[in-house]
Amino acid sequence: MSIALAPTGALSRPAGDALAAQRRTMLAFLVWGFSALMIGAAIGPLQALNYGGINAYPALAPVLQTYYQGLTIHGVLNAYIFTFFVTCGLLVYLPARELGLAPNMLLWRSCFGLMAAGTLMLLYAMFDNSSSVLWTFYPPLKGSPFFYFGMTLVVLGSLLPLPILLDMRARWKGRRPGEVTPLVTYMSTTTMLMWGLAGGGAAIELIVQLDPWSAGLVDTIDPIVGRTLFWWTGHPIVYFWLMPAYVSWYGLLSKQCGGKLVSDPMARLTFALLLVFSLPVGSHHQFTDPGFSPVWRGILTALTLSVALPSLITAFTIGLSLEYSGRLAGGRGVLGWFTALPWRNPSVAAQVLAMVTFIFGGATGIVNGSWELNNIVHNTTWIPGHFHITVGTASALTFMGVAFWMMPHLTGRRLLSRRLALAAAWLWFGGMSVFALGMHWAGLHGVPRRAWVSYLPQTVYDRLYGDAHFPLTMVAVGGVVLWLATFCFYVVFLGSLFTRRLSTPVPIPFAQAFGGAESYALDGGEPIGIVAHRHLSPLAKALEHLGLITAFTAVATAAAYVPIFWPFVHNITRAQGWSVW
Ligand code: HEM
Ligand SMILES: [Cu+2]
Repeated sequence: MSIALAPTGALSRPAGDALAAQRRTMLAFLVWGFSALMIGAAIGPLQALNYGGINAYPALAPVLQTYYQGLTIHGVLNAYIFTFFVTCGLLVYLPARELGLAPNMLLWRSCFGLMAAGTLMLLYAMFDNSSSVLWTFYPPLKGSPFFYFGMTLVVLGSLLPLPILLDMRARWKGRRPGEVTPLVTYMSTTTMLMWGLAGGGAAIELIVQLDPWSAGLVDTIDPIVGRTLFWWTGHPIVYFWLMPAYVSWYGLLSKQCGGKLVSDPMARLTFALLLVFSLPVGSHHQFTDPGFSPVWRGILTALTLSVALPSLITAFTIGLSLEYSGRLAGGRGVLGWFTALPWRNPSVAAQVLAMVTFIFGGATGIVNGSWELNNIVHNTTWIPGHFHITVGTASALTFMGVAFWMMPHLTGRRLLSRRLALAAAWLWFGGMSVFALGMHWAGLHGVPRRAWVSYLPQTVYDRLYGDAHFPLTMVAVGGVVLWLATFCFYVVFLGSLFTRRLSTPVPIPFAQAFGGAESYALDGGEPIGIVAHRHLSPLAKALEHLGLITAFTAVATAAAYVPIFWPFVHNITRAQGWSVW
């Protein structure tokens, strides 16, 4: 529980123009991120049509010369650029507003600058058709130096929110010794600590292996070392996609629904567990790679399933918080609370639909994480089916929902159209449900992922994939619906930059937690005081030792990876680069 204190002079709120600068920077992150998604999401449905047997690519030359060029652009822009920009904006802006402190603007703008420069280099490398290496950029596929150096800048830039958060948290704690970090800051810091450890793999792969190789300083590369370094980052990256969505679900959504978060300590526990569990298990993406002992594969399966624990805590905590809101709003009976939620609010609708979709993502993830079952779905369309309901919906649709309140908050202008925003959310949910069901189902028929199947002569396509005809048609139909959703979303998003000014500012919907009269620092117009967070929960106090938890995670990660890398570095493979497009 925490107690609201009167404003203190020492921590008074940043001056008006400082706040305006923060808002502008946040807006830049949001617009850059969503612009990347706009290009990525425009290409996605072409891939869905490909699986439905429709080859649109000949008509797209010379913009897109192959399916794989489009797929690389889609994966890179959506999975890295979109998510990183939104996250590196949100996880600095929200804590700064919650604490009532100014972030280090130089670092925050450098984060933007590095990632923006990286994006431009990546775009150049991908659109000139030199680097169709897909979003995993596995060596020995070899793209242009612009691709790898651009990616390096993006990764390094994405790490900068960590020192910004540590600095703000330290300043806050200096003024409020012994108190527990306010929740949104706690969740954001934990996310960035996780990413700080996770980013190491990709950073080493890029700086030690790929950059010098692509620049011609070395001739050969070791693919398995590269893949293993990639997945050191590549598994926890899914939490870097997901945890910011959780920040909104735990930290804001209950307020938007008119209720409260039922447990603040459970939110903290979830984030601490995600930090610990996500790092050591990256090699479960390598169940079919050579060089891993069966014992390791078994251990990885068991460790991977441990991540079900924070997911279940989240499902119950958020579920109960929503139920509380729904009952306050008059919902009765078993499911009446659910229909009583403020569904007319597009931000709420988008986020609740994102959560509903995520339930299925959790279930299919258990299949992927199990060594035996993984053999059935490996490299089939099941896998992209899975990650479009996780990052492609749980995260992406939540970020869209956040944009629906945040655009008016940042610009002081009204949302262009509530109805169109609602249409975007429902069409995304509906389109993705049909699309993803089709992808999972076709995967069970053995339809391979990353395959330009529509390029095949009709008779060959029919012979190979005829028995998956129905699910593949669902994929194509879902893709077209998603195009519509994307269109509606961008009309609202971009249109809202030019609408009428609002007379009253839109505050950040920081949620209150059960058990206290507290809120966190409120934005916009409200009397601002730094809010003390005198937590009575022993769990919350124990989880305040983030340094210790991070150190433990680092040791566990090292313990998991030393035995994996040991045989690899003693049996170096020297592969020449390939360009197969
Ligand atoms: C407009 C909605 C979207 C559609 C119709 C769509 C469609 C697809 C399809 C069919 C594939 C599989 C291609 C293949 O394996 O050959 C794919 C791959 C992928 N998609 Fe999407 N997608 C959409 C949105 C998103 C979003 C929002 C994200 C992430 C935020 C995303 C991230 C990815 C990634 C990372 C891949 C893997 C690329 C690879 O295998 O290299 N997609 N998408
Ligand atoms: Cu994973």
